[in-house]
Amino acid sequence: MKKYILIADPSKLSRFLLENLLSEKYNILSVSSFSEAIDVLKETLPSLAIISYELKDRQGLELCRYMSNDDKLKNVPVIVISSNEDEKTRLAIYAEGAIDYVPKSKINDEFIKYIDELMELLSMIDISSATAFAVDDSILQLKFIENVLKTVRVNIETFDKPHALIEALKTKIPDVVISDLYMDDIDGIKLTKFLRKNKDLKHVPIIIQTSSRDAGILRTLMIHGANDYILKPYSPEELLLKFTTAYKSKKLYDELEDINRSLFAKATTDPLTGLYNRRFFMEQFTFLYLNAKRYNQELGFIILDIDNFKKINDTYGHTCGDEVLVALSKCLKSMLRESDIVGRFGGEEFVCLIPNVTKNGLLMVVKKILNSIRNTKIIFDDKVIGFTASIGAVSCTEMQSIDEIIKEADNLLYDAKSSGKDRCFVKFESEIIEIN
Ligand code: GH3
Ligand code: MG
Ligand code: MG
Repeated sequence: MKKYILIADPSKLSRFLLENLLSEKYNILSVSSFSEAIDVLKETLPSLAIISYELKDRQGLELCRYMSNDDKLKNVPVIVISSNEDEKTRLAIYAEGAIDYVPKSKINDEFIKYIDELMELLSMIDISSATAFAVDDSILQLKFIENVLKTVRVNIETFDKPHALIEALKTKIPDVVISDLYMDDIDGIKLTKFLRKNKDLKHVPIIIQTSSRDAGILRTLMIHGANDYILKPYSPEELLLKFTTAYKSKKLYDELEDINRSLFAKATTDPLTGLYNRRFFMEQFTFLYLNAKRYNQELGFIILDIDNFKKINDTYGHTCGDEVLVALSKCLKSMLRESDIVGRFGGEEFVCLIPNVTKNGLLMVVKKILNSIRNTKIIFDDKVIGFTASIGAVSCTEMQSIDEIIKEADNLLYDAKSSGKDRCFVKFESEIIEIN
C-alpha cells in the first residue's frame, strides 16, 4: 500500500511541483494552511510531512510544534521548506522537532531520491526499544539527533555537558552513546576512554561525531574504543544507518552475554537446589585454601549429611525428598554469609566453606545450622515433615592438603552418625568438640 505524505505549502505552484514529483509512489495529502493540515491529520497518519516555513494562516513551525506535541503524530518525520538557512532559523526548525530543512530551489529529482531513500530506511528500521544518550555542546545538534532518532521511536536522552552524561550513566545504561568530539573539559576521546574503563559500560557502542577529517584523530578515536564516527554535517539517513548498526551490534553482544551467563550457571550450579555443584565448589575450595594459607587465616570446612533421608524418600516419595533437599539448601544459604561458599556435594550431602573464621565463630555457625535445620519443616500432602542432619567440621590447618581436610571432615561426620546423628563434631588442630 502506498504511504501518505503530507505537503503543507501556501503556494499552489510549489505544491503542484512536489505532488508531481511524489504522487507516483505516495499518496499525497496536500494542504495550504495550518487549519487544513489539522483536519487532514485527524483523519490520516502520514509517514512523512513536508512543511513550508510559512503557511497561509500561520507559521509552518507552529504545525511542527503541534505535531511534536501530539502523541500520535510526534514520531512522524518532518522536513521544513525554508529559503532561510541562517543559524537562528535552523535552531528554530530543529527546536520544533523537524529532522531536516530544504530550500525551495532544491526541490528537484535529487530531493525526491533523498525522500525515497529516507522512507525506505524508516520502514526497514525496527529499533523502537533502543535507548540512547547523546552529548554535544551544541543545542542545535542535540535537537537534530533527538528529532531524527525519535522518528524510529528510539528512547533518547540528550546532555549538553559530558559531566551530565557521566552522572546519568550511574543510574542508566543506554544501548548507544553518541558524542561530539570537541567539547569543553571532557572531549569525545576522554569520554570514550572513561566508558571503556568501566565494566558496565565497556560494551556500549560509542559513535563520535566530528567535523575533523584528520586521519590521526579518527585513528586515535578507534584505538581508544569508539565504535564508529560520523562526519558533520550529516544527513538524518546517515545517523539512522550508523545508529542502527551500533544498536544491532550491542544487541548481539547482550545476547552473547546472556548465553554465557546461563552456560556458566549451568556449569557451576546444581539444578535442583541452585547451590554450587561439586566441581565448582572444589575450584572455590582451592582458591580459598591458597588465600587462607597466604594470609595466614583460618578456613572452616563443613560437611553435612541429612539423617535417615532414605526413610523420607521411602515414606513420602522422591518428590518429597527433593523438597527436603531444597528446604535444607535455603536454610544453609540463609544461615551463612554472602562470602561463604555452599555446595551440594552429591545426594543428600552438602558442604560449606567459611573463610577467615575464628574457633568460636565456627562453633557458633555449626550450632546455628543444627538448630535451624531442626526448626525447618516442609508441608507435603498436608503433612508437616521435619528432618535433622549430622555434621563434620574442620578448621583447616596449613599442614593439610584439601583431600586430607575433606577426609578428616568425612570421618567426623561418620562419628556424628555413629554417635546418634543430629550432632556435629568440630576439629581444631588436635582438639575435637561435640556440638548438639
Ligand atoms: P543416614 O542417616 O545414615 O545418612 O542415612 P540416609 O538414609 O540419609 O542415607 P543413605 O545414604 O542410606 O540414603 C541416601 C538416599 O538419598 C539414597 C538416595 O536415593 C537418596 N537421594 C540421593 N539423591 C537424591 C535426590 O536428588 N533426590 C531424592 N529425593 N533423593 C535422593
Ligand atoms: Mg543421609
Ligand atoms: Mg549420604
